[in-house]
Amino acid sequence: TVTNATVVSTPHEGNLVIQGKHRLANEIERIVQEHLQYVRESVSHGWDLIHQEGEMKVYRREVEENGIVIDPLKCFHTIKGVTGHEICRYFWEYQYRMEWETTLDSTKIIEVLDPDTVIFFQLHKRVWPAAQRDSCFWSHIRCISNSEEDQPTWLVVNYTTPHPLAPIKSPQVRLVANVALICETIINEPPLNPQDIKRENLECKLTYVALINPGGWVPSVGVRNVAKREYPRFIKRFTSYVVDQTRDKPILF
Ligand code: H13
Repeated sequence: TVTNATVVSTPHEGNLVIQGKHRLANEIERIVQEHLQYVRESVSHGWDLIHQEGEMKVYRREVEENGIVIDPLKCFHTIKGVTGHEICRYFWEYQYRMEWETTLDSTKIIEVLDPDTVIFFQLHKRVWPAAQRDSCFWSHIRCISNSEEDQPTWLVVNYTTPHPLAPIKSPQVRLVANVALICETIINEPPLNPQDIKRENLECKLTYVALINPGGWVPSVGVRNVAKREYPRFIKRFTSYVVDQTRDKPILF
């Protein structure tokens, strides 16, 4: 049911539905802006390069809060043949998730807030040390145009939120997350006619940022080892999945 929409009659367009703001609109705006700010900050002192493979670089900063590891993670990658929109679309869309995720038992959408924002409830595999984890988060996809000539920036943010349809049931532990995937598209040797752009002209510059609190004490060596192994694995598997899926499809700008 739509509760925050108003129908108005206009002399020229006839009836028109005006979509109001939903309850999480302000929070989403704030978190999106924070990520856009944070993404331009380069890694400097305190950030350790934990994995490098081809164009992929994964950094983390060791941080503990009350003895719980909450290391921020930042990954940079460049992927040939795809656009930022394609990368973000495949990351956000529910229908592809179980094809590239290897750390989930299940995923479901429990609420649709608007066409670009849904709330997910997920059960995580026990790659996480100790008890099984679940998560409940809003997931928002957005396109930001910088200028008329430049390709827009695409981003997806996943951010923990409570939900009446997803109560915390002990002994299950809830992950607390603030994750962003931010992508820019580069067009190399642009043909005169934009219609002639081929996949070989495309490159996507990806930044993935994850701030995850395991939601309870776990041995720090264990979490850090899992993170060091699983994040690069996810980036590799997910990006090759998108390359494979889009290879013979029209380019989604
Ligand atoms: O970002 C990834 N997957 C998203 C889509 O399923 C969900 C993710 C999220 C995670 C946790 C809570 C809420 C949302 O954004 C890919 C995640 C890869 C994770 C690799 C495992 C790393 C383990 C690190 C342990 C830190 C406590």
